[in-house]
Amino acid sequence: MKQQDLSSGRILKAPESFLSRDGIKTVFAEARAGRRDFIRNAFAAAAAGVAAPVAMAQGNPVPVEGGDPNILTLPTHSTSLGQGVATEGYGKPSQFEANVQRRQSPGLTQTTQASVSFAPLQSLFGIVTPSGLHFERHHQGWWDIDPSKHRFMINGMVKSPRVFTVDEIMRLPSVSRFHFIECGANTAVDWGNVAVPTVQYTHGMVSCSEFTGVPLITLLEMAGADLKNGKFVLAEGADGSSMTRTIPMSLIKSGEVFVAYGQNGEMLRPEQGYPLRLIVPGVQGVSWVKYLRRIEVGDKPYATKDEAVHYIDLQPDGQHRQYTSIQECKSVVTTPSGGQVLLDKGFYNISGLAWSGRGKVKRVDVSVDGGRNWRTARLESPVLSKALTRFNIDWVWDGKPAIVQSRAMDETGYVQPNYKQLRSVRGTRSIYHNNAIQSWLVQENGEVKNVQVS
Ligand SMILES: Nc1nc2c(c(=O)[nH]1)N[C@H]1C(S)=C(S)[C@@H](COP(=O)(O)O)O[C@H]1N2
Ligand SMILES: [Mo]
Repeated sequence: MKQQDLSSGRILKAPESFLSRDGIKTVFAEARAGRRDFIRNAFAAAAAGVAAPVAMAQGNPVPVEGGDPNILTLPTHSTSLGQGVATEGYGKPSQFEANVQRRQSPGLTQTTQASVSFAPLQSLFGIVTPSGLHFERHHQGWWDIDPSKHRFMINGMVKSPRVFTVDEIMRLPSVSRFHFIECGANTAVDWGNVAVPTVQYTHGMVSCSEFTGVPLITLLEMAGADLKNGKFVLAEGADGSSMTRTIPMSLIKSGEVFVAYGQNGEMLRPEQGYPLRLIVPGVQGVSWVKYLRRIEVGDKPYATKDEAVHYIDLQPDGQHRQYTSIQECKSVVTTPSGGQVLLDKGFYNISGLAWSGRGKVKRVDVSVDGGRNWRTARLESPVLSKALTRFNIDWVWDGKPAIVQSRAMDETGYVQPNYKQLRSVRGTRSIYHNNAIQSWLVQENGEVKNVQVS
């Protein structure tokens, strides 16, 4: 196990990488049981092998007595035939990456079907979430629906109600676009001051994919929808949760909302709503109705259970805010992040993700002293509207305690708030739409912890 984990060559490891799949409890048990020895050993081995460039960048290569056997002894893969090409089947990640998984949060009560699994943000690069690691939120469990039996209906304020098969949808002109989807409840547990241990659990209800499908406006026009008096649509899923959400017609007219069948170059995954799902860029995840079976055109909001009882924001004055749809600008450092361990002082690449439901991310600043000083990070291309954006910035850790934060700004000029600013507007009893600045405390022993400052 330990040997396997080192081979991925990353200088920072998510706790899961060090450990069995039992998850986070084991992490803390091992930490208490003196895991630091292991980390030291791991560092020596890593520095001798795959992580050598890092050690050398610090001008501090770790000599290995008698030479490094990983260099001196030719491995089997260099001296004999490899495995044959797969004649059929679906490719899988390396066996050494088996710990990179979606996980259920230790901070949440789970039932089998009404549940959440979080994406392992600490292990991902770039902006695309591999489909098999996309977070999941099901109100009633997921289904693998036979596409030949699935029907999609448009009715309400339309001249001719229509029913489409999936094949009929796939014949129409399509678009492919990268967008993030974030559950309105992402980072909800931290709002209540509960510090879940890793970025997977604080922010892992966000994912980003390239989705392919047909603009909803095209389908509405085909049904002769009344686009003048029709101010809203109701989107309905085919699963037993009766997931129904109101979407304003203005968003649909902009051409941004589409009925997707594709995700990252292949058909949607069943967990993501195969065979059809609504894509509502910038809007909270609950409106991205999966297993989409019906769109009804109407002239007022529908106030369904999922928008009158659930997904409402309790304000400081005791009123509930309905229809908070846009996910405001937000960011998080994914490396270093909670549960990871910095192996030694020296150079590190601070990396993270930023996004805004209002357009493109314009700038991300990073602080390593709890928000006193800020430096502007590099935004990596592509920077796309309503998609995850990757940022990176250099950091030389002096081995002293540090508080790492990121603060994003979007193209509207909106700046991500800290907790104090957020609570002054939203109070302390809210659950949804926490976009506050996240703080990670790097301790002297290298262990990184979730903390709240300000
Ligand atoms: N039909 C249907 N659509 C649904 C849901 C659901 O349970 N059923 N969950 C919603 C919620 S609350 C979220 S956050 C997203 C989650 O999408 P994902 O599971 O693809 O990540 O789907 C939304 N659409
Ligand atoms: Mo959600």
